[in-house]
Amino acid sequence: MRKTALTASVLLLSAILSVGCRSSAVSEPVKTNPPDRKTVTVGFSQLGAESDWRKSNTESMLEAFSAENGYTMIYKNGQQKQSNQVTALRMFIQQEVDYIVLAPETETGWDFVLREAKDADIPVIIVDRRVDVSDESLYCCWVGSDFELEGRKMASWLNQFVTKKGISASDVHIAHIQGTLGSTAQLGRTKGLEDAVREFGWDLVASESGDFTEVRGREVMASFLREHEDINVVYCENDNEAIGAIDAIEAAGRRVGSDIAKGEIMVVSFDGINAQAMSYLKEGKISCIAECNPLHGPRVQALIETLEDGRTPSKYNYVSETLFSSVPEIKSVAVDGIAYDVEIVE
Ligand code: GZL
Repeated sequence: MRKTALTASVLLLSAILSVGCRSSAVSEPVKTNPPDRKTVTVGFSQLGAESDWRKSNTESMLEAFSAENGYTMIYKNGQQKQSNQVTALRMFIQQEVDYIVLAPETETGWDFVLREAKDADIPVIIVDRRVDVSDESLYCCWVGSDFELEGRKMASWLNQFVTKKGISASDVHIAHIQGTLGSTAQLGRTKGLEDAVREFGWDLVASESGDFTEVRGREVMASFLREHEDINVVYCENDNEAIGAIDAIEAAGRRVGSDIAKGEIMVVSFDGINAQAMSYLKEGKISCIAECNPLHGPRVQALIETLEDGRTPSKYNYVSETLFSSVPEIKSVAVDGIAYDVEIVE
């Protein structure tokens, strides 16, 4: 582990931790490049380019690990296939990179290749989704979102909404477009909804994966509408699915919006990075978006600076996030007795 100036990494880490986690803000890459340090080589295995969230995440990583910041980044796009990511990690090991950063497609199937990285004494940082491994020492640390909390905040918002509008639980008919099955984002957001369905007695009409893409979101929503007439809420696990679902709803001659009593279909979503989705939010076509912040580049950089400095970062590093909504009556939600503000977007 190379030693670098303590001041540089402390300043970097404090700068990152103090930055508000705003998906609408652009986190500037934090300059490091201590004068006495050789270039740090980072192998980054990204899972794909399925969504606007993913593209923003990749841009943030490439920007943070630039040559001017003192890094060489070897970037590999897994194109939504774990096998491609495993191949990339093995290539990084062969190239003897200083660090491996992995954004895993799904949680399982990583034990062998992470063991190979550990045997090669290459620290691995997991970013965004989690890995489910038999030995947690196979990776150094993780940074990302609390996806179950995102789902629970959304469910709390929905419960407040139907309660304020006097809509009985049995009249809440939810179509659920899930993300990539087995991904941490899907597992957490799905659990948040399914626990609320059991707790509040809502009607979960149908669930199917839209794989976090606009095309599948449109296809799944169209099939839901063909099979079910009573849907009045659509819970999309990312904005690209929501955009596709809205297309399908309007193509079927239905209206999207929060006026469920008048037959509108209310759409809620996750991410808050897609310009079209934020525009739909302002128009009221999407009623609530749970922020999922993609700008992990500076955060991963801070973790590597800590390691470069010979210090041990926290194992799990959560990003704090908000809710965006176009419904002015709901200004905060509570989960486990903790209040979370809702940012009203007009
Ligand atoms: C969440 C991330 C998810 C986003 C989707 O951190 O893994 O994957 O919510 C993206 O938009 O495709």
